[in-house]
Amino acid sequence: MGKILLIGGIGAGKTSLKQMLMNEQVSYQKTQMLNFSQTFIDCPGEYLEIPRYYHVLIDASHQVTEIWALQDATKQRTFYPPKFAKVFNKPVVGVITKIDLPKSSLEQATSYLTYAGIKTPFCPVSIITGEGIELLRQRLEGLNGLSNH
Ligand SMILES: Nc1nc2c(ncn2[C@@H]2O[C@H](COP(=O)(O)OP(=O)(O)OP(=O)(O)O)[C@@H](O)[C@H]2O)c(=O)[nH]1
Ligand SMILES: [Mg+2]
Repeated sequence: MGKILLIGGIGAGKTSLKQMLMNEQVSYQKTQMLNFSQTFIDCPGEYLEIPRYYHVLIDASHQVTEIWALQDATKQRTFYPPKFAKVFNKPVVGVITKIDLPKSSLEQATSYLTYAGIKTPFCPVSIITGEGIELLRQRLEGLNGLSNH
């Protein structure tokens, strides 16, 4: 059973993406602590934004198959330190969120994820238009080896 750790800054869209992929109603609720479900480990954005919490992310990464690192495309800053992806001994997939918003910049988000040591291709997504969601769903199903759906 594949499992994914979602990381990203506060409000990057981790919980919304999880809700969408799990076919749950997408409703805003700030994540306050590590949240375990069958497929995802979701965490508060603070764990990336505040370096003294990095160890929590690293510990959680030991329980997953891969890590999805979200970058909000509307943000003019990144919380990923250079080569941050290298601290995980697992594959890290770059996911660019909120691409439906007019002030989003794919280019800027791409450069932040690259700076974080994550390899292209990245997955641009929007929970509003649904763009990119199908690709991530397929990736999930691939991890879970689903064949009878
Ligand atoms: N327009 C737009 N808004 C989005 C998208 N994804 C998330 N949001 C909004 O961004 C806000 C934050 O989303 P969350 O999913 O709660 O973000 P999070 O990364 O879980 O945040 P924390 O739990 O605080 O770490 C919510 O109001 C979402 O509706 C998107 O693709 N497009
Ligand atoms: Mg959340």
